[in-house]
Amino acid sequence: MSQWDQFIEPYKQAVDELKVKLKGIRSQYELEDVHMPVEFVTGRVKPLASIYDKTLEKGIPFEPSKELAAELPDIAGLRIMCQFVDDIESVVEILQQRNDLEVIEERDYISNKKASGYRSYHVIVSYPVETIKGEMTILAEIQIRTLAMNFWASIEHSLNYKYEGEVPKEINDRLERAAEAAFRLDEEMSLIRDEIQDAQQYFSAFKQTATRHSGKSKRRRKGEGETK
Ligand code: 0O2
Ligand code: 0O2
Repeated sequence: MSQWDQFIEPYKQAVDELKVKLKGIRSQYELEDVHMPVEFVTGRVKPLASIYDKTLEKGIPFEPSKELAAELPDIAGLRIMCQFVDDIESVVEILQQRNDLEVIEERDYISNKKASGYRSYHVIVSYPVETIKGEMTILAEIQIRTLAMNFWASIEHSLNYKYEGEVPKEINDRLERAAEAAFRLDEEMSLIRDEIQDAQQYFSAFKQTATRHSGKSKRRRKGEGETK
């Protein structure tokens, strides 16, 4: 196993564990039958090529080290997507109350959007990973954003990648307008939030009843088949 593989391994473990734990928030809310602040969760370990680019940007050596781990808090990265802007605050509170991780830094790019138009809430956590050599505490970044913020960020990220950071002015102007449109979409959805939540609860209750009925009729049909 190379030194890089050894360095990255605990981050992989942290991403896998945190994905399960954060998805657990969603399933627990689902059981409580109340509004779920979490829509979906994704996670990734930062690819070595991106780690290399960041070390050049930050002027630090590209080698597995404590310095690198401290300078790059997003080697383990998780993303929590929410339906409404207000859900983001609920998720941050849930994270602050957890005993299995510690929130050590918060960056609010929602109240203070980036010059690019990027909006998201970033939380840096320290998280203990159990390894065969004992406990090791690593940093992870959790980005919390609405579906609209996520849509914009993924598209902007791909365009920046394609044009290597030199996005043509016409596309950039459109991206700025798209960021404003995403912001307005979030605002509009927040205004009819109660109405949407009522409809979602109604729909979910309807789906459960329909599933129960279809289960019964399937069982009935199976029973009928068996007696023939
Ligand atoms: P489901 O039931 O398939 O939705 P894994 O390790 O399999 O959990 P993986 O393959 O590493 O996850 O992928 P990643 O990128 O971490 O997470 C992908 C998850 O995000 C998947 O959910 C996708 O379904 C979900 N996802 C992606 N885009 C959207 C979206 O626009 N809306 C919603 N609601 N979900 C999305 P799961 O956990 O695999 O479950
Ligand atoms: P990837 O591919 O997501 O890993 P710092 O040097 O600490 O001041 P840094 O490290 O850039 O600043 O941290 P920041 O800005 O708090 O968060 C970095 C991550 O946020 C990025 O990771 C992106 O995921 C996301 N992000 C920040 N700004 C933008 C933006 O303008 N557009 C998009 N699409 N995403 C953004 P990486 O390492 O850049 O990339």
